[in-house]
Amino acid sequence: MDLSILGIPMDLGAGRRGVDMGPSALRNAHLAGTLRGLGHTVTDLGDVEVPLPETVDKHAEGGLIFLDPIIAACRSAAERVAALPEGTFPVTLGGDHSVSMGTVTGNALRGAAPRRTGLIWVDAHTDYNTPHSSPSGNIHGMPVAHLTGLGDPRLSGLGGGWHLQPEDIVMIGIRSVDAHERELLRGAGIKAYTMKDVDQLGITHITEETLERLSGTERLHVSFDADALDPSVAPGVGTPVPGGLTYREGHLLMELLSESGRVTSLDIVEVNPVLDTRNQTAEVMVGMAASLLGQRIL
Ligand code: Z70
Ligand code: MN
Ligand code: MN
Ligand code: MN
Repeated sequence: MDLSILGIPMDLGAGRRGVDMGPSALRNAHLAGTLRGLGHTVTDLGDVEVPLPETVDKHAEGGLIFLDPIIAACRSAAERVAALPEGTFPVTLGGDHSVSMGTVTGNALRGAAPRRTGLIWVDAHTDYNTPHSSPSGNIHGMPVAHLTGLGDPRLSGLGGGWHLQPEDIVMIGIRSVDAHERELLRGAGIKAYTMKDVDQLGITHITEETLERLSGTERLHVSFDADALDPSVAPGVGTPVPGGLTYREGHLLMELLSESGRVTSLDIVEVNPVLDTRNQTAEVMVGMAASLLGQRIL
């Protein structure tokens, strides 16, 4: 496959500093070389330009911290991704999870016409807050709501009227949801597998159900927040939540999605080298990408 790597070194949407160094950490953990080793042609497109927090206005317009520069960075990411040829598989590197408003939009709009796109959101969090429901004002807790058209029109309008259908979204690994976010999510039509579901049903069953549910979509985007994994596996994240996916569950999920042959794009987000131990989290996430992109044990 032709793979294109694009970094979005942004921490403006997160409550803690450091995820802007995620793309560097992932490159340092031999992302491109690992994927080339699997037989892919890999082009690194470099990074989208993102301003430093020190150089921009923090004032939270309508409860949205760093709204303007986040819109600009997401728009750049969406344009860069949308301009890639249809046969290319984009691997986009965050950055905080607000980058996915740009990457998912760009992937859905790539090529001649928008394609029905499924979203597999692997995360401890549902990231379904709106500016009204958010307890923090941090935009990385809001990308899924905005991708479906809720929230602030400046963020939900990145796709120029295009939105994800809630029934085309599946979340896996969920164990931290805010009170008002939970109310919004109820009845939204999004399928969310909590860690309780992972324990009870197992990753194999969940992946089968997920692929069945998303069988009507033409493209499939995997957005992998490193905090979906247990903090013992992925300590370098801004918001560690106990009781996450094990190393084996993470790999099994990626291997089964790989075998389906249906995934067309990937985000790796929320890797925070400042909070990490010797780049462990970036290395683990490169391994996850390798399993999604065809690495086999035998
Ligand atoms: C909380 C909020 C969040 C990631 C933390 C946290 C959201 N629900 N997302 N870390 N990746 O502030 O909205
Ligand atoms: Mn997230
Ligand atoms: Mn998260
Ligand atoms: Mn709409």
